[in-house]
Amino acid sequence: MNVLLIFSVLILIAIAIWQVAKIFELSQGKKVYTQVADDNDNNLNGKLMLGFLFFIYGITIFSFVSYGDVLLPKAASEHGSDYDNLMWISFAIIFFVQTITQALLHYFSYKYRGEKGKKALFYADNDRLEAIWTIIPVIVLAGLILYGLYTWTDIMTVEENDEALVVELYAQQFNWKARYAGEDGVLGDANVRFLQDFEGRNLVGIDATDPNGFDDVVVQELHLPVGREVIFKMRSQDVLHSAYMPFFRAQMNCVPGMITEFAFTPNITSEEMRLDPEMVAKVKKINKIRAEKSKELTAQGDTALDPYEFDFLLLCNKICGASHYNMQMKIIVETPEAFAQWMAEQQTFAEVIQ
Ligand SMILES: [Cu+2]
Repeated sequence: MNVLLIFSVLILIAIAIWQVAKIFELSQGKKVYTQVADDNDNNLNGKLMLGFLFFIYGITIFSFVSYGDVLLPKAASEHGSDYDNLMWISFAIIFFVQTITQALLHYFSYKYRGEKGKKALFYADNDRLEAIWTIIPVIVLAGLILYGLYTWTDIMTVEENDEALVVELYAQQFNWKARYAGEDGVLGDANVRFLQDFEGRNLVGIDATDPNGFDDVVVQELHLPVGREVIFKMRSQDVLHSAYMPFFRAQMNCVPGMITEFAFTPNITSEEMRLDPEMVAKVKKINKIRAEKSKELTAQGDTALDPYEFDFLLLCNKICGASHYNMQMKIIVETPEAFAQWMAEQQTFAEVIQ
């Protein structure tokens, strides 16, 4: 409703300005107005073209300086550097071409602006020029596409193997659960129909008649051992969700009725990431904002915010409903020993349903 009101007001203001301009025009009786641009118009527009060029360069530099630190953080998985290289090379090519073409476009618009008595040269075509600006982009784009395809295949191919840790990610409005395959390394069958069994203790609908499921472990905080491949099998209970783990350069849709897969190898533990200088600076910045907010809150008699500590997160990246923004699960990457110790403390499905 507010948007509609603001929109109506803007339209009314625009009409008012237009009417005032018309009255002003009529009051200047002597001057002759034509629809044809004269030298003054051309000069003004030519300079505006140049001005716009500096404006877009300026805003690009401003964006890099101000928002550069909210680009993707340091990668924490083995394929992360391949992904980042692809992105930075694409960025660099686009940036280079964009900078040059915009300069040519705007500078020539200025240089060859209209002038009384000056006539444009009729120039039909130039085969050599056309060949150059067709062949160079073809080579560059083909190279980029091939490079992208190879990187994509490398990252997306999931090869089943005995060494990998198999983890199921279970999405529902609005939370995540994770299931480990247990000692047998096989996830038990599961189906949304079994969710109501065992008075709500069957959190991801494991089929109690499938023996593979007895040693499965369901948790609400994801632990991963560093340096070991993890194969994720993703399911959704209700609507489309998307499992997004930005630090691991991983994202995959979770689709009701099917299992989607993604695999990666985490290569930095949560502890190590907390000590990374870039992360230390980021956490410091966040805590400064939180401290200021806390001051406001305590002044109003509310409780202060706890200081933030870094953790990897699994987020939902599909707008899946009202609490989508808060659909997240903590991911802890730790040494294999710490992981084994944590796993030993978890209850298996058989223990949960006893
Ligand atoms: Cu979601």
